[in-house]
Amino acid sequence: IIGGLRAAIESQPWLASIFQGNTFSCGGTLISPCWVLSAAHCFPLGKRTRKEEYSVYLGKDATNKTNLEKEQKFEIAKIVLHPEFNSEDFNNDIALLQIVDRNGQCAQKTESVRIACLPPLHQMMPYGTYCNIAGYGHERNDDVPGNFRYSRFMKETKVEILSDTTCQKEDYYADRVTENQFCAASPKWTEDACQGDSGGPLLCKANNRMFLFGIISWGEGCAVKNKPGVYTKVTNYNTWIAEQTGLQSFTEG
Ligand code: 4AZ
Repeated sequence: IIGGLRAAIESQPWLASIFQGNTFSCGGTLISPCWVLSAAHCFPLGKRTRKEEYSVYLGKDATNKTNLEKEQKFEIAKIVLHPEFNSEDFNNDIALLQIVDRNGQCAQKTESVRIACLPPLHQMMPYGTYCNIAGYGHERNDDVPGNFRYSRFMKETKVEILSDTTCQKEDYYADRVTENQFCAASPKWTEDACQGDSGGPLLCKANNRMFLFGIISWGEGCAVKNKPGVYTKVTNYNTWIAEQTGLQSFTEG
């Protein structure tokens, strides 16, 4: 996260961190005790997606610190990538992870671990709304490849939802943003998601609750003028999520 502030995990208790082996790779969001929502591009198909390679943590303040009092560790029982994920334009950049701990249990609700709500089908926040993003990704955009400075600490900030008209301007992303994506940025281009934040949440407050509207997906650089963050539009996938997880009710609102 560029800009924003470090925060304790209790302020984003739905935030998951995904490790491939011992290496932090992506964010995710807990949407039910047994399911984490993330980005499909976090699980490249090339060398076959081997669920055994990954661990999922909840309740973590920092990716390089262990706090056994707060955190819960899981293996992945099942990875469901969206069947129409397109690795060229990142259309349908959404994946579901079924999590299970070594005792066969799912997540337990605590001060540091909690579920985010899914918004009703096809309901989108109006543009101009400020929403929160969170993650353990880069804090600076001058990181050079091979020398990435991950924050390691959980950070959060606010970004504003942009209209499709704005995001489709020639000097923004023109026709590169699909109907399953939306853009968000800060007015002065100082706050943004960045590498390592992908898969993590964009949540907006409605009726005094935090709802998961976006999955951090891509962007040209980070906190670059006219290059907003691009997010997977979660409300286009309620039916798919319900089918894959057997969760119901959020299709009815
Ligand atoms: C990434 O590489 C990434 N500025 C995620 C989000 C953004 C850029 C890059 C948005 O995972």
